[in-house]
Amino acid sequence: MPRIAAAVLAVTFALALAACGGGSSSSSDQSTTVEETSGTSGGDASTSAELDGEVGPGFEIEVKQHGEDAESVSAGTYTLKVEDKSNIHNFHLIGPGLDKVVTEVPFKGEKTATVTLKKGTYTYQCDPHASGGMKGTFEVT
Ligand SMILES: [Cu+2]
Repeated sequence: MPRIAAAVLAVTFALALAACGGGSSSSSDQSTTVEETSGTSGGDASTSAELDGEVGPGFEIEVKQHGEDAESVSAGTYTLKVEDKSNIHNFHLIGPGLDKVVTEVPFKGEKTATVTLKKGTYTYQCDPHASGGMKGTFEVT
């Protein structure tokens, strides 16, 4: 993380220098680039972070962050929104300090849970079909 912060500082500094030399016309470029940089670094993830879980309607289960498959997420507290599209599946998240059934088997619909993720590997699964491969993992760093 210190490396990323240093890179952000370096980029910001370089842009500030460029803006000084290039006149006022480049000011819009500067703000766009800074926004992209902060988005890529992911921020502190301690507030208003969100994960999306989805299970069903077929034998599939997944967890997404920012619309993409979650493979590596930062430790912190998340609002986990689970969309359970079938009454034969559930959504269960297991990992360091956590063992949370967000939706039960007969339930179908959307449920939200607040989860605190610590460093390690987390497994999300549908309990009745986990042995058949209806599960996945992501890393918390
Ligand atoms: Cu299932």
